[in-house]
Amino acid sequence: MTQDELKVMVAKAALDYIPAGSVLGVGSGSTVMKFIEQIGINKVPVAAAVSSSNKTTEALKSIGVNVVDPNETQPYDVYIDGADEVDPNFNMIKGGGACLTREKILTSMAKKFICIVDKSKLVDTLGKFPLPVEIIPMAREQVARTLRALGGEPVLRKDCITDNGCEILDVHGLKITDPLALEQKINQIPGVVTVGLFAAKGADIVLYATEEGVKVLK
Ligand code: ABF
Repeated sequence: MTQDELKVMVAKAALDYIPAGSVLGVGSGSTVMKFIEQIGINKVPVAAAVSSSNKTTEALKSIGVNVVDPNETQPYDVYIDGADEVDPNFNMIKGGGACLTREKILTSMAKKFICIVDKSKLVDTLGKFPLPVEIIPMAREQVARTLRALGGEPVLRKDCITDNGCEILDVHGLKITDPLALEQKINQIPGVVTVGLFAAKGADIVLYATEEGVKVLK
């Protein structure tokens, strides 16, 4: 089975978690794109959605879903999104798709985060995937120095300006044994908009696709 087929499988399974009659939070990335496709193909009713990226907004609108401004939405029930890595405690690295800030905002508004991945994203310890950090451009060098002092090797992501007009440093070489502490530490560096560690609020349910079917971790 290809990775793409696994993504479709988990995307289909996530349809069961769409709440009837209330706002749905929708993340970004290729797995989420397949989830949106499945909503369209199966004509699953979605009352309204909040979206984590311009690309997601476009995709949702193209299948007729009403996308609303988070400022006009109350905290809602379910946010569905992918991840770059997920550890056994449901901490995640996210932001490979450069949408981490909006993803974190929507996560903070959701009662439940349903993470949809293929099995390749499950790891024992976070950090093999370079940790994305969204930054204000004028702080780039100072943030990079601070990240080096924390033991990482930050690399500016080429040709990448986020939907918020910011840049991304991808931090290589970290072995993240205490995700919550590192999330808090990096969040406090002046010039950091968001770190792509989701530990203070990780996933509540992980759906992961394997050749034997979709498994659910709670
Ligand atoms: C988003 O999409 C991101 O936080 C993460 O970077 C990425 C995962 O993408 P994919 O589903 O393409 O692997 O959820």
